[in-house]
Amino acid sequence: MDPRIQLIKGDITKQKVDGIVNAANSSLMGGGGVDGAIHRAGGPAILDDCRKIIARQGSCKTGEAVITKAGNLPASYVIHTVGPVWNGGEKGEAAKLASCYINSLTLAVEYHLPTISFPNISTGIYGYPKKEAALIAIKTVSGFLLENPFIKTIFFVCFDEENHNIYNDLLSKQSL
Ligand code: AR6
Repeated sequence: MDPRIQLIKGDITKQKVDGIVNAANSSLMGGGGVDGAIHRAGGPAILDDCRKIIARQGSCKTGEAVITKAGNLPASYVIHTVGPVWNGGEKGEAAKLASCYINSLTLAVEYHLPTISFPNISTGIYGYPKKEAALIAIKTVSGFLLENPFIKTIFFVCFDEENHNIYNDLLSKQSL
């Protein structure tokens, strides 16, 4: 496993990194789960930026990512990405989830953000099976890191015990 990948159990809003990723929805207007926590802790500056983005480009489609300031958060930026809603697995969910990670990391490189924290996108309200989502997250991030020496550390921040155990198991394996 790439040593630049780290596992953390906790709350992503507390992370002192260059960028944290938000599991948002297409409206970018906030919601429950990690999205609600990020907007609550970061304050109105994040929503202001989201409104400007929506006015400029319309909604943020599934698999895409946009970037805003982080308001009162210890992180410098928030990258908002929209994960797929789980619909049985035959509706392109895996490719869309991989796109979330790639598009978020592409923005991180573009904005010169060497340390990034990811939540477990789509595995809460959007219902993506946790192990399948973790495999996609780890494989996609590992592949991106191979081609991007600029990225210093990627933190997978797991809030729930189940995701933390899954990531712990997968990351301790020699090969996936
Ligand atoms: N820090 C890190 N991870 C967290 C936190 C936190 N503070 N809070 C929850 N999680 P979810 P989704 C984990 O539901 O499935 C919102 O309403 C949680 O344990 O936040 O992509 C949006 O507006 C889970 O593993 O996101 C969308 O409408 C993971 O974050 C919708 O939910 C993702 O759960 C997106 O659903």
